[in-house]
Amino acid sequence: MSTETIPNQTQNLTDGMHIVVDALKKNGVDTIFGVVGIPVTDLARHAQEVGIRYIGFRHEQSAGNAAAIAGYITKKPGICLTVSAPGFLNGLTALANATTNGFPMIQISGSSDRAIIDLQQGDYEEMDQMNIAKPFCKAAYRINKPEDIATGIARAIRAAISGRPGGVYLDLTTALLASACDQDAMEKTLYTVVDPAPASLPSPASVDRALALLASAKKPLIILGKGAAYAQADENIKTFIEKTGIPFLPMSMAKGLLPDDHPQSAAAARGLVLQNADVVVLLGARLNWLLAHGKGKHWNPDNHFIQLDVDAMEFDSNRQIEAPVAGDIASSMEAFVAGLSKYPIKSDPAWMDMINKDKAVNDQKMAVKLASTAEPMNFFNALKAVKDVLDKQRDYYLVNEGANTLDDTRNVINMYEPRKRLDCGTWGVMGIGMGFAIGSAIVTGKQVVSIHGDSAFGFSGMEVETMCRFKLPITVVVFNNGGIYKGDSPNLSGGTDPSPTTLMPDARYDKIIEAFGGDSYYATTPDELTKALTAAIASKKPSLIDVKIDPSVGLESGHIGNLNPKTVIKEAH
Ligand code: ADP
Ligand code: TZD
Ligand code: MG
Repeated sequence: MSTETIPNQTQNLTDGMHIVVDALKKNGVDTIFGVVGIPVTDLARHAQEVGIRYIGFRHEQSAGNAAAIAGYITKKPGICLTVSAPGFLNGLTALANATTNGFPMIQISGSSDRAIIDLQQGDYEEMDQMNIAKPFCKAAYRINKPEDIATGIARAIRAAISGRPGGVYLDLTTALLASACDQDAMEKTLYTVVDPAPASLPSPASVDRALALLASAKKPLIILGKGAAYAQADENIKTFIEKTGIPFLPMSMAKGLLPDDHPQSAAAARGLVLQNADVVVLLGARLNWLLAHGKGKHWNPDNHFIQLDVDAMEFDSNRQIEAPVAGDIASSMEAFVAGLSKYPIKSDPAWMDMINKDKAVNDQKMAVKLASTAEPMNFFNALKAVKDVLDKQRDYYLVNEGANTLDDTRNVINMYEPRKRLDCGTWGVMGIGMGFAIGSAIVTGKQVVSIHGDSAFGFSGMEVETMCRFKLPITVVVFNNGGIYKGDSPNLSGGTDPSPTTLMPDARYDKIIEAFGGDSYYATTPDELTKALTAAIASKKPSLIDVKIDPSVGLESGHIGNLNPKTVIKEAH
């Protein structure tokens, strides 16, 4: 009898699920974030069995956000595991957000029986997931056969981290996971992807053109975006900025790429530099809404743009880019630093003087706000209390979401190290906070301080259980002003229902963590807040501080109220 007819005796039988885990492991996947159920529970169990960390969440969106931020921090695709249909859909917002922000992640989802899905016969959690995922991600693939697992995983990894990073959807059918196959034969198909994010070198001509334009500038400016932070080209970026003396403006998540107290930072003179700079270098930053599209009253209409981006399609998206430099930022900055011998660019010190004068005025205005003695606290004296503690730490991650809580924290809390500020990003999305906090704590093992508005916290608050279960050194700080933007808005009907922006004014978010054995703190004064934050960080335990903020102080939509449609209804306050 031939060996094929009695497989159990001579072959080492396994199944698609085991091979998927082996393929992930072979490609360096060491952590999976997810929520289990049919058909992926055993996949998570087996991953854990072979030494991959499995971090189980309470909601797939948070698991996806954790995977996305893990990808941003490590430059390896973060992996999120979801069940079919509803679990898949819950993860999709995070996948779309990762794609929008350029974070590399792979959402791996189990799916139901293809034949039943295709005839819409009503399978358990039936959904045509791959096709639904396509518009929300950079690439979507489905693996149908065990012999295609190596290829499917390789394609997903390459799509997630090569070029502009983004979200990738990988569909694993129930049939694939259960497919019996020969272990030895399948192992032979597996491999480690070679150079998954190949360098993409800028053309020497594009570098020359850019440096020549920059050398002609009277008032140059470098805008650092999260693409520059992601690139991990920190030394060359610093060298280029310091050698040329050009002022820099960090976008939100690029804060800390160079320290916020660097003498060339123009962060506190943002309006002035945008209005006056004549040559602007966009270094891994898009000219999107966050930069007013490069148009309008905020900008010098006669300026010239140099843009460094890995994605050439980005150029000219909003304004003409006269010197596009297509390449990965690590390679481009190497060429820029080398090019300084041919173009010994030196920014005119008078330009920095002009900026420094403006910075001094704005710093003074900020100092007045921070010195507020208001009680209940407003955002500024509360943030001063936080700043006093955090300025002494440097090696921590700061997660931040909300409206006023986001904008004011960004302006008050200095960052000193690259990639350590993690926030609502390109979409201004609420709900990323707990996923980002847990994801960054897991992949770095570092202290995380996660500052949320009370509304923002509510989107993913149940993940407090996750952070307690994994005993993570995360301090959640909830700026509790009892509402979306503010807590004292009226119901315009005069009725008793809370207004659309109102949340419970006396909510005590600190009580939530007590249910899970974490440490709780409640702060009503700056002094209490400083003490609570100091103790919470020192303990390295999961903790939550409810910070009572005056419900009347928030601005509608924080600093972007101008984006609200100009309707005739005005907030009464
Ligand atoms: P920000 O919100 O901080 O302004 P964006 O997300 O808008 O930043 O822009 C980041 C840009 O950086 C994107 O256009 C992306 O293509 C680009 N990018 C991401 N990673 C790299 C890299 N390694 N090299 C070059 N460009 C990159
Ligand atoms: N839903 C999602 C997913 N993202 C959003 N950005 C919003 C809704 C709308 N939104 C904002 O843009 S900020 C915000 C919401 C609901 C919450 C603001 O309230 P907060 O912060 O308590 O978090 P402040 O400090 O009170 O402003
Ligand atoms: Mg609020």
